[in-house]
Amino acid sequence: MSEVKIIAPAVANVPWQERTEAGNGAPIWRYTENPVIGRNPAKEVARIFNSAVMPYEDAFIGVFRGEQTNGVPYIYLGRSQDAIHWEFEEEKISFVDEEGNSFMPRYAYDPRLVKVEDTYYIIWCQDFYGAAIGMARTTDFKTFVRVENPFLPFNRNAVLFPRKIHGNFMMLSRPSDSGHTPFGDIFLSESPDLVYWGKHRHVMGKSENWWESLKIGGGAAPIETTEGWLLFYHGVGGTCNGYVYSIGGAILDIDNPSIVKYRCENFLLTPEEWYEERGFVPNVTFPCATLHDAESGRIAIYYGAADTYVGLAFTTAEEIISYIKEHSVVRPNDTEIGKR
Ligand code: BMA
Repeated sequence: MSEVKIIAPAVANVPWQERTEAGNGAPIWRYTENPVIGRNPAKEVARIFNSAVMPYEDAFIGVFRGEQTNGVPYIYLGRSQDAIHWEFEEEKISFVDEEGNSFMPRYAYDPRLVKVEDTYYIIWCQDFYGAAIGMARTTDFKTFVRVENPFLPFNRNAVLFPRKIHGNFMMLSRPSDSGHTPFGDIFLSESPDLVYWGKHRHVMGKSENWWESLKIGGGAAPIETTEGWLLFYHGVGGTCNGYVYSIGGAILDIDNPSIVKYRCENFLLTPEEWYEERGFVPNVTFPCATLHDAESGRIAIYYGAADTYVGLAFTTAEEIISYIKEHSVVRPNDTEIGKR
C-alpha cells in the first residue's frame, strides 16, 4: 500500500473509468467517450476547450473557454451532475468591479477555477495593453467581482494555489510576449491580499527534453499531497509543422513551491487521438483542471484538445507520483530557490 495521500476534501463522485489503455509509459488513460465536449456546444459558441471545473453543491461547476462565432474567446459558466455532460449558460460571464460597474474584458481565455478558503477565483488571460492575467472572485457563481490584474503584461498563463502558504496567496505564471511566445518558464509570486504581488521566484524552465524544449506553463491548480504539490503542466516542443503541446508532471516542495522536488523527463500525455491531433490548432493537449478524491486517490484531468474539444483522462495519486519519481530529472535551475 502506498503512503501517498491527497490532502483535499473527498469528492466521492469524481468521474472515473477503470484503466482502458495498455499505455506507453505514464499511468494515465483517456476516457473512452472523449471528447466530452464537442463542436458547436452552445449558442454562438463554435468550440469549447482549455476549461476548468470544480465540485460545487453536490454537483459540478466550471468556467469554459468558449470561442464565439465572431472568433473572440470568452468565458462561459457551465454546470453538470456528473462532470461529463455539461450545460452552458447562454450569456457570457458578466463581471463587475468593486464599485459594481460592469466589466467585460475585450477577450478572455484559458480560465482556471480555484477555491481558496470560502471564495472561488477565476484566473484567465485578457487584454491589458497586451496579453495579461485577469482575475475575479465569486462566492455564489452569480456575482463575479473583478480583482485588479495581478501582473504586468505580458503574461498569459496563471494558476492559483488552492491554499495560502505562510499566510500568502501563491500564484504560478508564465511571463511571455504578446504573440505565440516561443519561450517561457514558470514563475511563482505571492500576495497577502491579492493586490500586492511580490517575492517572485523562478520555479522551473523549459528543458532539453524535446517535448518541452520551447516553453512550459502551469496547467491545473496544484494538488496538495503528502509528497508535495502535484503539478500537471503543459510543455511545448517546436516542429517544422508548428508547436506540439503535451502534458508534463512535477512535484513541488510543500512549504516552498519554487523548489522542484521531482520532475518527470517523459511527457505524461501527448497528442495521439484524433481529437488531439486534428482541430482548430492540431497537436494540443492543454491541462487546465483536475477533479480529485482524497479517499480513493483518483484524479480526473480536464484538458483542452486541439483548441477545439475538452478531453478527460484518469490516473491515481499513487501511480502518477511513483511514475514521476521514477523518471525524475531535476536540474539546478529547478531545485534552487529561484531568486537571483
Ligand atoms: C497557447 C494558448 C492556448 C492554446 C495554445 C495552442 O499559446 O493560447 O490557449 O491552447 O496556445 O494554440
